[in-house]
Amino acid sequence: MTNPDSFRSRVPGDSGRSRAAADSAENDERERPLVRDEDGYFSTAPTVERAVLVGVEIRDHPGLLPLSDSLDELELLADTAGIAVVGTLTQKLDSPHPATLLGSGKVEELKSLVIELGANAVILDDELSPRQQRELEEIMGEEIKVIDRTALILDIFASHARTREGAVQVELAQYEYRLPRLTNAWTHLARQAGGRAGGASGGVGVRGPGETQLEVDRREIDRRIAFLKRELADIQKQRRQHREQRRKSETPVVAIVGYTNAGKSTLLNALSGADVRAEDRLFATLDPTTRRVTLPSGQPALVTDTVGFIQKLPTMLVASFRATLEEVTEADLLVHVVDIAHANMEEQIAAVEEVLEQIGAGDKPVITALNKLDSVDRDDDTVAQRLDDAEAEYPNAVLISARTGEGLDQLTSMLDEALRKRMLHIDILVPYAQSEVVSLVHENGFLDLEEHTSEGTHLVGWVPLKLAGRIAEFQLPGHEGRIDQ
Ligand SMILES: Nc1nc2c(ncn2[C@@H]2O[C@H](COP(=O)(O)OP(=O)(O)OP(=O)(O)O)[C@@H](O)[C@H]2O)c(=O)[nH]1
Ligand SMILES: [Mg+2]
Repeated sequence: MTNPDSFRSRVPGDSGRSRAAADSAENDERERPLVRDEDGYFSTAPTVERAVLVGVEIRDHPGLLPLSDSLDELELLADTAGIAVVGTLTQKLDSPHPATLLGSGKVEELKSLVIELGANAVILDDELSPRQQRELEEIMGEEIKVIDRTALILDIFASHARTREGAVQVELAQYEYRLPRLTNAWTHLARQAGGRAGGASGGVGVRGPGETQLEVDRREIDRRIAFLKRELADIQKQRRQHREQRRKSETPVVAIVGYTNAGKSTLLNALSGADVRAEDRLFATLDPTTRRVTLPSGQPALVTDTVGFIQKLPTMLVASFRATLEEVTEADLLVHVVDIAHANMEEQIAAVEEVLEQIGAGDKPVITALNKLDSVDRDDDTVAQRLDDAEAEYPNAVLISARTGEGLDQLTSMLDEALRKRMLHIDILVPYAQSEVVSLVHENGFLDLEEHTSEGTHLVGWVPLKLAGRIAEFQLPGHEGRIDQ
């Protein structure tokens, strides 16, 4: 019997190449590599994939982005995954073809193009149903990989996961994505697993009586999924405990959200001196990072950098990352970072708002950080107009450059002000015998005055509203405990 723990995501159709490329450079930095492989899988030289991109526009259901922009984005995704794009094909349809997405004539055209360009993969800009995936694979033939946007994003996520939680989440999502897409053609799966486990070649020894190879494959994947789910539940229990502790401390939490590549990590680094990897590529960040930042008033805040969003982000992927995204849903305040230099700025904002709705964070207070101010020409009238419009249209907008630091003072003042709404002004006298109350204020609030009198410690400042009950008895007469609005 194959040990499920030794069974890995070497599923046919897996574009493990990009992961392998990333792994050699970045392996050292991971808490735990995604794929535990002893038999040299990663050491094989990466084969360059040459892909044709395919986009479909459904007449009555246009996407958020115009087709050509969506394909440009897909090309960036392919590039991030290390795939060379050698051609593009598009089709406008009244409705998607249930069997092949594209119309049959277009599928033939695609096949000819793939042969003509010497491509070995096609990447669909939309998610394929299991049936469409199967049919297209059959038509394209064994040598041509059929990948869709979701599979590509999963592949990128897999290579960018730095923590065990990130890695397990991605691997689980990959299996759940692939399970309904397994075909009879993918039969070497269990042979490999069986070979490793028992030293036997072929399916002999791993198959049950009367079982097809496909059933064996499914069973293996089911087992791996169950194993990963258990592992993830353990990791997430720890994360929840962490979060509980944080909540007890009452330090406000700010989550940085935004479209991928908007500058979220750069902003966290600028605010906190963190060294989160910031790169000009999509989905550089997968795992959340939290840093303590002291705002201008002295108020502390925990600021979290999160995974970027993208248009056409499948619900299944959002669901897979729900635990990580709890960092967003549990935050007191969001900073939505927007790349103002991007031509699709508005659509990107809309895509982010859509995902925020999906994860139940649609009604959180938001500050919109219009980023990359240094990279636009403000003297250009059109640009100036665009910036004015954006500042007027989006909630609590502020123009910043996370790179040069411009506007960050204003942003942090806005954070201060927004978080102040959750704070209670205090003017208290705490007897020395109750020094734990002073510690509580120090830990969670911030002070304008602290003096030691004959009767105790006199403190003037701010504490989170939730501590109102703890300090009420110490408020000095005449102080109402006002909430600053
Ligand atoms: N010119 C300019 N570039 C910026 C600014 N902020 C970020 N960038 C660049 O934009 C690219 C993406 O920045 P990141 O901070 O990695 O973006 P992110 O939002 O964390 O991206 P993901 O983690 O991939 O979703 C990098 O090349 C940054 O150097 C800015 O204010 N001005
Ligand atoms: Mg990032």
